[in-house]
Amino acid sequence: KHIALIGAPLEEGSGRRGAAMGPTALRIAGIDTTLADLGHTVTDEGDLRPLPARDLANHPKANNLQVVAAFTRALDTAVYDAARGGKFPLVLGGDHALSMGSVSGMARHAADQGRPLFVLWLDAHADFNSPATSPSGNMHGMPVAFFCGEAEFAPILEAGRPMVDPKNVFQVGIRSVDAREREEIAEHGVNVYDMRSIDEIGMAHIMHDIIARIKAANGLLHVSLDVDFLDPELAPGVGTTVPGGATFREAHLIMEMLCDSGLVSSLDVVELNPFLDDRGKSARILVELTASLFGRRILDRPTRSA
Ligand code: DIR
Ligand code: MN
Ligand code: MN
Ligand code: MN
Repeated sequence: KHIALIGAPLEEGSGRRGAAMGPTALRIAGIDTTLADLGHTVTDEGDLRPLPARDLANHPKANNLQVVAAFTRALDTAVYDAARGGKFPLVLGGDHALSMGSVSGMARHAADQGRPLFVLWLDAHADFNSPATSPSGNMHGMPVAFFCGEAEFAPILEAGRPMVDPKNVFQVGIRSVDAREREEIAEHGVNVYDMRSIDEIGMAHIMHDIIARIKAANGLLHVSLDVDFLDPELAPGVGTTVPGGATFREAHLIMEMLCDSGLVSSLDVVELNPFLDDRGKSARILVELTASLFGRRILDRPTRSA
């Protein structure tokens, strides 16, 4: 594959500083050389640093909307251009509000190809708040509502842009959902596999079902990996840890099964806060997980039929 690394040092979508150092930490942990060693071509496009979107009014219940909107627009274009040029966009975050831009860029690319876009959201949180429902006003809790077409966000991108059908969104690892957010995800038909369902049915079974559904629809798949998907003991370098997260093997199994599926067309690695990390531990595990997605495996095995 030809992989385009796109740094998005956005931290204004979260309630604290530090995620802007995420792209640098992922580079220092060796994301480029690790992928190159697996046989891929890697182009580092550097970090986006857009000017605030001053045509938009700031919003009392959507903190730093101008900065988030500016990153959304810049990433939308960067991700779309990379994908259209035959590259795999790998966005280095930055807080999770950046997925507003990466997913909308991929939604446009998928529409060009006449294929549906699916999103796999690996996170402790559902990130389906809107300015009307958010208890915090932090936009990193809102990107899924954005790319599923939340009307309040319409002025950020031009009218008529393809968005994502909430029924094509699969969330895995969820264990912290706000009261009104819970109603929203149910109303919109988002597919949620919370931690309890992982305990009960197992990660292999869940991923097998998700992959089968995307294959049956001939979809493209965008994967969005929030550090807090992982258990905080494994990955402490994030501002919003929630106990009881995915284990090391559960996370790698997802990436290995996705690699075998051949479905993934783009990836975000988000919410890494190096200021809170333990000597680069979380940055390194994210690089290792990315390596599993791009073909690192323990042993070769015959492909199992679906
Ligand atoms: C909470 C926390 N649901 C909020 N959200 C996130 O502020 O909307 N934390 N995404 O990582
Ligand atoms: Mn998130
Ligand atoms: Mn989260
Ligand atoms: Mn709604």
